[in-house]
Amino acid sequence: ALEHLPGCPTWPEDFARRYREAGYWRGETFGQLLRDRARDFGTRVALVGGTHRWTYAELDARVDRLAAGFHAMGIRSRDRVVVQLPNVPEFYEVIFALFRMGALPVFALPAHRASEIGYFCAFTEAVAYVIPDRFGGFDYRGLAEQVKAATPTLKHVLVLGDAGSHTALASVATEPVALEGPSPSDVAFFQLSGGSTGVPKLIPRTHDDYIYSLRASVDVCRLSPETVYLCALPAAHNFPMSSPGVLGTFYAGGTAVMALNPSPDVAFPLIERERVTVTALVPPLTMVWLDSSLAKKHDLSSLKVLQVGGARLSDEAAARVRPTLGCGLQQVFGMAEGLVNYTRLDDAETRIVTTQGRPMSDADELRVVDDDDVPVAPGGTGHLLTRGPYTIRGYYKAEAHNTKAFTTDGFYRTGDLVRLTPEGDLVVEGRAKDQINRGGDKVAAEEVENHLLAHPSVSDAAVVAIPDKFLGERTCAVVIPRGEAPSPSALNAFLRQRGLASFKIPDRIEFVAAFPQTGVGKVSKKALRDSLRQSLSTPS
Ligand code: J2J
Repeated sequence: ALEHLPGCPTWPEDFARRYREAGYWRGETFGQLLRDRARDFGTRVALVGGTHRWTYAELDARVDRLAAGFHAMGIRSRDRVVVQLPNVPEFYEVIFALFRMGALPVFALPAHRASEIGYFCAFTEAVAYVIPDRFGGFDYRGLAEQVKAATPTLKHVLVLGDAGSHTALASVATEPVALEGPSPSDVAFFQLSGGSTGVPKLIPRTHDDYIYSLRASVDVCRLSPETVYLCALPAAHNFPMSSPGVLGTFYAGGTAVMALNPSPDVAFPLIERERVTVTALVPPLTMVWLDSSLAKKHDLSSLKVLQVGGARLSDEAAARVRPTLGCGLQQVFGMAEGLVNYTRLDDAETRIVTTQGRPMSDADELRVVDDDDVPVAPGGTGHLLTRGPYTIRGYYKAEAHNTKAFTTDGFYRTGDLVRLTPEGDLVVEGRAKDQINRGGDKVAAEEVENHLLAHPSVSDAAVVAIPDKFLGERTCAVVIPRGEAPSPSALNAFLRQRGLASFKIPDRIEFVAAFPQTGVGKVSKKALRDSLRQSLSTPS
């Protein structure tokens, strides 16, 4: 067997053996999984979106043809391919074709721009980049032009739709050829970390570990071939991909429906038409759905479960879900690094409304500790650390950071502050990591600060969260100007021009002469942020 992909930490041999022996890892790969479902559920509809309606057999055949086309272009096993597609069925056709040949998708979000995409392509030495022609009023072909010019390894830009100067995705597929697939223990793709550092971290997930997370999710969420899952959140995100998401739906032999947009005017008619049984949202979208007058105009009676996660859902909003939408609520507290917690469908309503659930696997190990890694007293709030059969042991090519993000015995430091209830449920009480959770969109403070510091009129900058009724949190950049302060709009235009995703552009910018004193010695960013947060939460 080939060695593990360089730069991808993996489980120690004794853990890997235990996870196999206990049946968590069953030696499946994504390519084979789709093949098996095509055999067992061939004529059932796997994927719906736009004008497409593909059965499992059709999806499987399309994937074979596309994989052959990728191979003919020179794409090989372990090559990295940055995939940036909106919620279209082709998203899954592309990534299964890459899975089948052992090439590795890097999941970019449609909101990412030159700063993020350029980094992913350069850092992973990607050979190809897959984009739509246009989406959400943005033309991705120009972005691709720019990234291609800056990335020597990038040989192919594949466009869904009008290719312009690039290659049309539709022109790639050819007659199927026999391809040697990956091993179950191989890395299958890279997910993105919400991050708290200057550059986004890449998360290597293996076939074994991710497919186990699907099987456990399907079990907890009781998916079946009758399931119709609506993918309303961005398809590339870990939540709608795997908790249980579209991939879990495929695991169960159900039908996945892609919604180009999560707003009620797009999602509600799809729920009615396709008889959707389950979907997943972040808290702000949940509020939009709860408050939408369209709920009465559409038949949403097929919807059995609304999953909400990605950020803390208020108890008040949680309590409104069943009375307003007529479906059950499932809270989901997960992370692309691994661990996913769910409230269970038959939990008592108070438990569902007031907690973020419990781990999906018996093999998930949790520790709740203080700043010195000492376990807190039962019921106390502390840092959540976790280890298990689907939680990574390290980020891709990030040796120095990994020593900080993981304990020496392999626990991932989630950066979340949690409390365990006597029943064993987790309640998310806060966060210790330098990140702003903008309604589920994660913003790493340091990343935005670094971009601000590149402006000639910025002497220092700190990006902090400020409370927001709708998003939960939004971002505020506190800036010490060098000389005359630029206008906030000029600073934001500067960040846009540097190619920063728009959800990372500060919602508010404040200029100050100096940062608050935070005690002796080196300025503590954390104390600084706490102090800024306090002074900013009093409305000006
Ligand atoms: C509070 N904070 C939450 C929740 C995530 C399923 C669901 C979500 C994600 C996800 C995911 C939260 N309440 N219910 O990958 O498979 C915050 C925590 C966590 C971080 C992870 C999945 N659900 N969070 O959100 O990688 O801070 O994954 O550590 O984007 O989101 O973010 P991400």
